[in-house]
Amino acid sequence: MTGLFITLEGPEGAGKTTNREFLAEHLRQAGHDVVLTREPGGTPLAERIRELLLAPSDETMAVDAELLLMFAARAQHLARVIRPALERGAVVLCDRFTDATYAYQGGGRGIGIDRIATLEQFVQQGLQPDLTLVFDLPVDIGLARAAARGRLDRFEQEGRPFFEAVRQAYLARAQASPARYRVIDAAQSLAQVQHSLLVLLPELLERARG
Ligand code: T5A
Repeated sequence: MTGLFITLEGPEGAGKTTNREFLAEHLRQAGHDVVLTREPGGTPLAERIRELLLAPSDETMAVDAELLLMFAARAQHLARVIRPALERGAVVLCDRFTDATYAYQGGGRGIGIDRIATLEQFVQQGLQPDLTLVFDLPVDIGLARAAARGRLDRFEQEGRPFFEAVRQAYLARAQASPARYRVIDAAQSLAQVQHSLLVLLPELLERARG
């Protein structure tokens, strides 16, 4: 693999999608082939799995079904988009990846880390992001931003304790492996967040040059 795999993580409304575009623009200006993608989703089939995962339903989804659907979508995404892009040397900017599984299904739903790690190894065969940007912000701010967009999806309908657990799981992972993670204070204004990203940009460009 010769490309660079960067993931953007964090709770609802943290600004991942907004800032993914911002980073992509700067990386493209520097001459890089940039692939923007997201999870769950990123291919037509994986986007159909996303619809199953996000749509509120009268039938409660079993937590194991949720976990397996996340990894089913990921297997498809890796095979059709992420691995081919990395093999041709592109920079992949992915809105959420397996850290979200550890945060939501692990922290939020309470599934054991060892079970997630087993699926991670099975599906990813050792492939990990080169760098993960964690957009961190207090739960109330993120939920207010998400709510301002209108109808809530199945995850956004969870209560505050769920999102507190998600946030803490992200922070714990970042703290445990500081070489891979950069935590960004996403409660700041968008201009301030983007200033923080510009400070990181030389490191990203250096890594992208390989
Ligand atoms: N999931 C996903 C799992 O449970 N397990 C997994 O393994 C994976 C991969 C996906 C859901 O699936 C779950 C997690 C999620 O619940 P999603 O729609 O992809 O859902 O994720 P969301 O986090 O819900 O996406 P959002 O669009 O809500 O959040 P973003 O992308 O972080 O935020 P963004 O950029 O869209 O911004 C939201 C709003 O805030 C404003 C923006 O303009 C926008 O209106 N904003 C700011 N406002 C003020 N100041 C700032 N600094 C701002 N930054 C952005």
